[in-house]
Amino acid sequence: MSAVDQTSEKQRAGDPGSATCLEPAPGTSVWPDLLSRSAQDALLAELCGLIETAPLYVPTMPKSGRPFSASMTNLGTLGWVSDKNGYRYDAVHPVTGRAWPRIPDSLLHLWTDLTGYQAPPEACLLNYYSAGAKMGLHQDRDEKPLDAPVLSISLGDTAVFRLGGVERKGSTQSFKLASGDVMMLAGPSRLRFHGVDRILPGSSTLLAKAEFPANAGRVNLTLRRVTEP
Ligand code: MD3
Ligand code: FE
Repeated sequence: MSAVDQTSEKQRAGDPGSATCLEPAPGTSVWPDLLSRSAQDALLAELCGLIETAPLYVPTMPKSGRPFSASMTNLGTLGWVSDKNGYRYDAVHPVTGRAWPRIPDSLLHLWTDLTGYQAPPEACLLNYYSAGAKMGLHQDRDEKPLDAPVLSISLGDTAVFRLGGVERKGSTQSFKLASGDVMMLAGPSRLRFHGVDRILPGSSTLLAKAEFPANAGRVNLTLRRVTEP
């Protein structure tokens, strides 16, 4: 999504107070371009340091053992992992066996400002999509407090995102998520099916200009509360 607004650089460093907010469905809020380019550069630079400790890896699907097309890592006290045995939250990286790095303060502040939730997020899942990667339609229900929102931050190439209803069958809508866009799924949207149909190659220069392990593609961060506060 993109919207033209006249906000100052300071306001666009992640201050939702005066930012444009769209509501494509009840409980789904999108702030297009909430993070300014300089805020995106700073966040990505911080992530580059953290993924030296917690490298991207390719998870596998439960049962089939097929690889995901996106690679992943996590920040926080708990990270979402998938392997042949199933999906779960774990305190350690499945490859290194080390604790996940902490969630950057800028993201903790964004969570507080946008969600107003009583407790901080425990997990920040980082998904990396190269040009051909996608994510099939799914529901996120491995977290206990389903009254806690999920907050998503997009960096790099634009994604074509699909949002459905709370049942797999039924209509869906799709819209683009560009670098710096922030989306919140709360209340009636928390259990909606959703996925990423495709990535638009060449739509952003953000990764090319950073020390990220790939020079193109898309990074998505999702902040989640996993346990009851
Ligand atoms: C709608 N990630 O990690 S983020 C995921 O762009 C995931 O990487 C996608 O779906 C991505 O699970 C989408 C936006 C998102 C996250 C959680 C949701 C949308 C959601 C939970 C409920 C409904
Ligand atoms: Fe999801």
